[in-house]
Amino acid sequence: MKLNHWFILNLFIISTLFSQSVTAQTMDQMWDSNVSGKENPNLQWFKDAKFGMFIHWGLYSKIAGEWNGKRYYGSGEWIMNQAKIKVADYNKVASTFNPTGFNADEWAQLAADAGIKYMVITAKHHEGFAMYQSKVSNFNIVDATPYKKDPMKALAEANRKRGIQFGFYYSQFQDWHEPNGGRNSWDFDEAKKDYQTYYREKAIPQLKELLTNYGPLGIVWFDTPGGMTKEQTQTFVNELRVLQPKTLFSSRVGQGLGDYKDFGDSEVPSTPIKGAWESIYTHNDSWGYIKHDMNFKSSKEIIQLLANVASKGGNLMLNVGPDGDGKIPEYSVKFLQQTGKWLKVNGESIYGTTYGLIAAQPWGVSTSKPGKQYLHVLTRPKNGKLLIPDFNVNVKKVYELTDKKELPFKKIGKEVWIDLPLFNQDAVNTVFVIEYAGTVPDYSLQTPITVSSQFDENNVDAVFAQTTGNAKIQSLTYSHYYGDWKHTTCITNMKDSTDRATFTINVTEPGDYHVKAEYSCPQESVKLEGSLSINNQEFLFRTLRTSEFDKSSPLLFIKHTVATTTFSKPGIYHIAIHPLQNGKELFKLKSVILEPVK
Ligand code: FHN
Repeated sequence: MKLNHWFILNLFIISTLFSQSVTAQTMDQMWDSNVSGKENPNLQWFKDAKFGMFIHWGLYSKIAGEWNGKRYYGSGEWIMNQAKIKVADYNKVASTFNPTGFNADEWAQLAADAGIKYMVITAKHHEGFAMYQSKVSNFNIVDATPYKKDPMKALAEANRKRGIQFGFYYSQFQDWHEPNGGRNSWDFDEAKKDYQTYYREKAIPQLKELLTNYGPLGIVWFDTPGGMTKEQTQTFVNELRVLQPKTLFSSRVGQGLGDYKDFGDSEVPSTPIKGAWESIYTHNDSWGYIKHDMNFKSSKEIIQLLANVASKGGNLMLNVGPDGDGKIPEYSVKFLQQTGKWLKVNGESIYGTTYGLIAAQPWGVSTSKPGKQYLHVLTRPKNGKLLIPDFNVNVKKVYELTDKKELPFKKIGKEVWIDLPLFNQDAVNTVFVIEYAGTVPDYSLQTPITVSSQFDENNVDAVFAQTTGNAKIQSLTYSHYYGDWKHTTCITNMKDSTDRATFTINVTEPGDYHVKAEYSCPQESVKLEGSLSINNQEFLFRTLRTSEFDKSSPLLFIKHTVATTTFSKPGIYHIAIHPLQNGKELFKLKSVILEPVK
């Protein structure tokens, strides 16, 4: 695949700003999300909120992914850039933008029904169009469209009425409409741009309007910073902060000066992170509305994603893309309402929690409150016996969250075994609570990972590996098409026979298992030989191709069965993987999967 300019630019922005590389470590060593070094005293509401709604709405919503008869896929809000639409032509879209279907109360009520605690909407995206009344530029919804009203006034009000924090997204550097704004090279000469003039004449005065005219804002969500030094960014932040000292600024204000950390688009960190942070996902593939993008996440996927993000200690801000008429897509409405129904009875296990103290298990994940662990059981063990490893404290009681019925449990050494009631195998997330006295320490990434025949699959993720030699644990960023960012933590750089990844597992039930390596393997690594050993038994394999292309291609993963083995007794086992030959990377290893043989 030939990479174009946009792709390279974004890969650069995303990888330099947002991607992280992790090595095996304890939680105490993990990265803290406090980006500016001094915690903003107003962060508590944000840490407790856990679930936000992101809204991308602009002229691109009217264009809906199709320009001059050609359909575009991926980020619809990038269509001006993708199709290289001239400013003069883009201006004409404004004269047809008339979102009469917009109803602020409907949107805010949807957010309330979905259990959303804060809403952030695009006041101005990279296209440069202000979706509110601006005196700074008449390229705004009141002056340039037949709609002639300011939807943001009503939306701010409708949210506040329902106790939802309201905030604005503002693209502070990229502005494709302005000669001095960032990143429009098809209308303007990049070399002649004066970013400081753009900041002085448009971005700063518009941000001041937003911080002055819409009541107290929960968040200003900056995006894709550029064109300013650290000192200039600090001055910019100071100038805005005085208007609303309590408003939180997202980390994408740049230069480490935000109040909390935003991960890359569609990225959940692979380990718990302390402090305030956010994962940002969109409901389908695009942020802005595209009429042919129907890849909506089901309510099950949203609920499980929310639990996963909360189990690492963060918030999920999920984006919806209303259309040019002002309507939120019907599947977004439906699936968010279903999510809200789950949250209504299970919200205690999400809101106000911090990261779970139990490492991810084949049954699911956990979240915490003082003296309580919430067990989010996404897959019920077939025999109903739920193992909580490494939980050496005084367990007072265990119950199902919704009906509070107490459940029998046994403490065996450091382990707790809970007898689960029968519940629907298709339930999306059934929450059980352990109440305990004492202190549970943060788990270490060296904790053995549970493997049991009670589950169809047992995943042992790359982040839990011990590496030697050149092998590294890395978060890799890639995209299948415009803006559809993916992040996968993999073991990379296993090039020599001494480069090794070792996983420690705790097999709770003996038996026969298939052992699969889940990896991505580009053309240059095809047919290399590798070794997988379980304790002293060695299995050899040859890599399978997952992609036709070169290094810069998006990653595709395959689950390759490389061994069948018998664990004859329960206990701790070590699985080690390394290349047999020297010189080329064996593959990018995402996980080892143990599947009971049926
Ligand atoms: O370029 C934007 C993109 O259009 C979208 O707004 C996302 C949302 O996080 N932010 C940028 C890319 O990271």
